[in-house]
Amino acid sequence: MTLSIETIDFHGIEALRLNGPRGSSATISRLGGQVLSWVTPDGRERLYLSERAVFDGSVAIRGGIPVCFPQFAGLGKLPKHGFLRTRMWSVVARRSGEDYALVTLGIADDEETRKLWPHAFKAEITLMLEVDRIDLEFSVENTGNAPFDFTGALHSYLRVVQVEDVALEGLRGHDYRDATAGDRIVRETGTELIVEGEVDRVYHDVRRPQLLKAGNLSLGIQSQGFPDVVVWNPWVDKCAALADMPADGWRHMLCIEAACARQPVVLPPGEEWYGRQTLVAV
Ligand code: TA6
Repeated sequence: MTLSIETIDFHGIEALRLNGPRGSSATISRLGGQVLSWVTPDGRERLYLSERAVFDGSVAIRGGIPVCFPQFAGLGKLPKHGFLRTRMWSVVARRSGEDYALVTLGIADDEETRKLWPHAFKAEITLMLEVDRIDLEFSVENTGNAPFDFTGALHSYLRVVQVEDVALEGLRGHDYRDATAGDRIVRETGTELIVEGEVDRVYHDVRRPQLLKAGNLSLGIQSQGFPDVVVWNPWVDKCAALADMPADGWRHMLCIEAACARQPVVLPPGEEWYGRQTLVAV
């Protein structure tokens, strides 16, 4: 039997719900082209979505998997994390078979984006749901006639029961830029990263997959095309300063992001770039 994809109202915004094998599901919003939910066959929600998230497009939706483009964080003059998070995307494709469901959303430059960033582009995000995994592919095409460069990320908010109890493997030996220590470059020496305070790091050139060991919510995390891995948890004080997070929100999330942050991607006219992140329930 072919799996179904339905258009739903999610907190007042239009979203697509992919119904996957064995009761799994995933939801992607047209606002921001943002994945907002992923439920595995055991009935567990795997993504963190703040109960105080704002869905009116005035700010980015806090949680799920925001798409940051054409600027990661504050690495330039554009609004933080670029401008795609608060824009409406259109539905480009929806397809399903017996064991997968897939949706592609797209967006292109317009008068407003060109005022901020004077380039012609087309971007697409494809979400594929299978029984135990989601695969998110982001593509950017330069539709103009001059090269441009960009940074960006798939800013995945992973749900955890207690962030202090999880351990992240796979980053040993990599250098990272530590935003909590004046952007100092530090070499990771631990086999496991344990979150014991604010963490805001860009790990450079990570070629191995990561494993988030988190009891019943453990995940394998793999990326392609994105050279960097960002790990972020705001901890108590920075979380309290975020109007769209509950006071204890920091405890239930860990962002593990596929990013191109250290070195901008240069895209010649007519060319296309791809990056992806795959999350696998283990
Ligand atoms: O990716 C990590 C980061 O850049 C952090 O520095 C933190 O500020 C976070 O993103 C969230 O940014 P936002 O604009 O969504 O509040």
